[in-house]
Amino acid sequence: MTGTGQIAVGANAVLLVIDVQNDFLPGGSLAVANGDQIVPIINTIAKSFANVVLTQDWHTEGHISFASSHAGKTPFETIDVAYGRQVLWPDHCVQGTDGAALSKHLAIPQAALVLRKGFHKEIDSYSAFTEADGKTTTGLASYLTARGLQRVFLVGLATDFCVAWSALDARKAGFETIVIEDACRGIDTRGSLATAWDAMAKAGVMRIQSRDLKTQTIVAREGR
Ligand code: VGL
Ligand code: ZN
Repeated sequence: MTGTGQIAVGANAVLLVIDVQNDFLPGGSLAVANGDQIVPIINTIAKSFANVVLTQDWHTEGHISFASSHAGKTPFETIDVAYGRQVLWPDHCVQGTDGAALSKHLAIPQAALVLRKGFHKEIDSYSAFTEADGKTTTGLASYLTARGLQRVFLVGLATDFCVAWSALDARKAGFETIVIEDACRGIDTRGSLATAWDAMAKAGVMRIQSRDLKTQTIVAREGR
């Protein structure tokens, strides 16, 4: 099946590549099923984007989101913390570890920013824009606005957590927001994937496939 190939990227677009890190890939501590399949798709898509931001989940040891930080708790259970409900995860993406490293198979040399998130021990951050307390900003919205970027395309891991939360926050911040579904994979714990797509649809997030994108060759340009 072929796509429309009609969705133009445009000069005011940014590609957000969410958390393509070893711990979320096969063999990692929080491996997302078939997560490795998206890497070549992302590399191809990225060729059409002059503006790319990579995100990196970057937790302290003993992070609040780790089941191991809470006596008697096991991964995928939920608990209530100061800012609301928190899913508990296996230890993952600990600062400086190999699991936290970006996949060495990503090939996006023009990526301008690697944005780390989730580095406050007592606050998780699925979103690349706002931490889980709903108020601590990562600065990403201001960065994009300062660079004149208004359309946010998202790819990466995991569809139902960091991709979805980032997409919802991008909408909240007023960006046109597009998730490229086949360039993402989900964790899908307790129905989370369907819930996430539902929330994204309600918020006006567009859902497309990589074949719907009009490919373009980006040209290097002088600063403005
Ligand atoms: C993620 C769970 C915990 C993600 C990060 O990247 O989607 N999921 N930390
Ligand atoms: Zn995490």
